[in-house]
Amino acid sequence: MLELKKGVDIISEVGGIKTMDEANAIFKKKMDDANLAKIAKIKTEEAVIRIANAISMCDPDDVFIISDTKEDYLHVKKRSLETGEESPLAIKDHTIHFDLPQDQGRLVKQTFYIVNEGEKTSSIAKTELRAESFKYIKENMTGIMKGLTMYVAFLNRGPVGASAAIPAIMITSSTYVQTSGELLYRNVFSDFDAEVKRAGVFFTNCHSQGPNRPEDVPNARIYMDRSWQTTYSTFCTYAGNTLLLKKGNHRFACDWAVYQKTGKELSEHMFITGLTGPNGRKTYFAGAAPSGCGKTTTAMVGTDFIGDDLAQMWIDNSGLVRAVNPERGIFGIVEDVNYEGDPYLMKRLREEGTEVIFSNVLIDENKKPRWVGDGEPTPAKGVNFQGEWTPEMKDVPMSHPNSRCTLKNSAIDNYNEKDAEDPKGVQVKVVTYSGRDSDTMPPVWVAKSMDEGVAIGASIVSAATATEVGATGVNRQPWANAPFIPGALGDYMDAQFKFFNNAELKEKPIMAGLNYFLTEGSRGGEGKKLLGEKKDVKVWLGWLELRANGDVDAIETPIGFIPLYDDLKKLFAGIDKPYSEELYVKHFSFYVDNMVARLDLQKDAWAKEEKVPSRIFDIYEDQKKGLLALKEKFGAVVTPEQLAKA
Ligand code: SPV
Ligand code: MN
Repeated sequence: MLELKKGVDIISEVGGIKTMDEANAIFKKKMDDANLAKIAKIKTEEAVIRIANAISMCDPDDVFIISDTKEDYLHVKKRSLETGEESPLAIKDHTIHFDLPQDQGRLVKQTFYIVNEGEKTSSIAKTELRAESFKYIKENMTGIMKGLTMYVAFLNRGPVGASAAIPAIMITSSTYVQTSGELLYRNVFSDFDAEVKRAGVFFTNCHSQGPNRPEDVPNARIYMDRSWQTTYSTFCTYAGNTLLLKKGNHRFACDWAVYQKTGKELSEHMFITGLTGPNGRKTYFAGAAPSGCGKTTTAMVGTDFIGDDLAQMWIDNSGLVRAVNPERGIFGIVEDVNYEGDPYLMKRLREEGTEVIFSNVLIDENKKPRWVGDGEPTPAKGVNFQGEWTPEMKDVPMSHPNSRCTLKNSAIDNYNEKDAEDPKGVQVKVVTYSGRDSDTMPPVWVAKSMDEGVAIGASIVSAATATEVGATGVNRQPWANAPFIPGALGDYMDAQFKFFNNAELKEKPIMAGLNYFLTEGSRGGEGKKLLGEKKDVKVWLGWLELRANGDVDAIETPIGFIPLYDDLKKLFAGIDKPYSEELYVKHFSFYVDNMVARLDLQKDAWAKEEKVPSRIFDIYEDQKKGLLALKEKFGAVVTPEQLAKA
């Protein structure tokens, strides 16, 4: 169990403000009349006092409250352009923001949960005892905003009124963080009090970039105080480290789902997208993938895009799994985004019509943003995250692999705004899990039971990507959510089993694994070339759409159901691509030794964790037995035809 409001509340202790009178006194010192009038509209005293404490601690020159008027937003945007946090590009409403070269991804080694003595946390999380964090925050955040303006926004993680939506306050001296926040989250200045009442909780985020110099980045910290649902972030600007409504509050939402709403809610690192099937029916998917593994691309392949990064899910009164996107925008990786693979997104990055904030791409002489894999000839020169760049600089990529674009989903042509904004959420009929797995799992398979579905999520592995500074090798990535699970992973697994086996659940989703990253080399050929292309995603999702609605048969195997060749061939024809039986055999043959090794790796890793439900070990054992029996009969490589016979 996680005990909330336990231990010293650092922001209150450092800020020292306890009453509304004290809060109003500091507001008067730091705000003009217009801003005083705005803050007076917020009636949740606990929130108001937290803001006063942030002011008292950070000591900005002045404070700007971002209400939900266009005028307020434009003021912040204008300041962002004046201070240079953003610079204009050739296309109207497109801007570039650069993070320091040392701050191009999540600073995992400088990210900590603030914990109380004896508190259980995830085995892969970095933690710091409250007293230590208190000391750092007091020393480094006191007066951190001297000479700067503090901006305060009231945002929601989900549509107003949605069962699993949670409101949050974002306090920062960075205009870029606020302009990004406005694109990514719903501004609920006018609904904030009602949302706090409905949700019974709100999150607080306090960030300052300070002087924003390279020499300060080693001293940067990203803190999540689980007990007080408050984040602190210093000396960095990369949105993954600073815009903590995203991954900082996602971590608190995970805690909330696991400990406060056990078995009733989930808070996942998942896209949400719909696919139109036969006769116009719509089937919604929620799919997990580690950072930098094609989650945005998969989301946009749908006919009804809802979200590309996070999902808040719950079981509604009629027993259906529902999901909302806590966000309303994309903070997406741009590398390899081009007209061929991502036409909807590319259109918004190359044409006028919506506000876009690019980060850490190259800006050429014509103020055009350019990135690796954009499908255009390399420019002769430009400026990127390191400074001046020319193609001769072989060790510096044209754009950082984690360079991003931030924009509202409503600009994307296949966004289903009506469903996305509906507080009832969309019904999830397919849950998928994927990773970056070059040699073991097939492109798609469906769990035979809810328990085995939970096991698929628990068993994701992925090669490191550029979203985490300093990450290397192939790592376990349980539910693709592991970096954001604060508590014991065993508790999280238990909550997954409880959710998907909840007796209230009347219509169970199907649960599936996806893998786009099998290579030629792992399937009897040579090299690291992938066995597929981005557009194949449509086929794998299309097959799952049919399977979820009972329209296709499948081959039953020890790890789950895999597709029949003829069904895939038809789906490939739908994307104008021939699909040979030879490729099918490469995709879906079981390399039993790899699979067994994977099961053993998972079993051994989970055995080292505390409080892991024993069910997971039974599932691994059963699957291993089944696979070894196949090997005995057919050898180490078992073809789909042999799987069908077995
Ligand atoms: C991810 O890395 O999973 C992201 C971007 O979605 S970040 O905000 O860095 O988490
Ligand atoms: Mn993410």
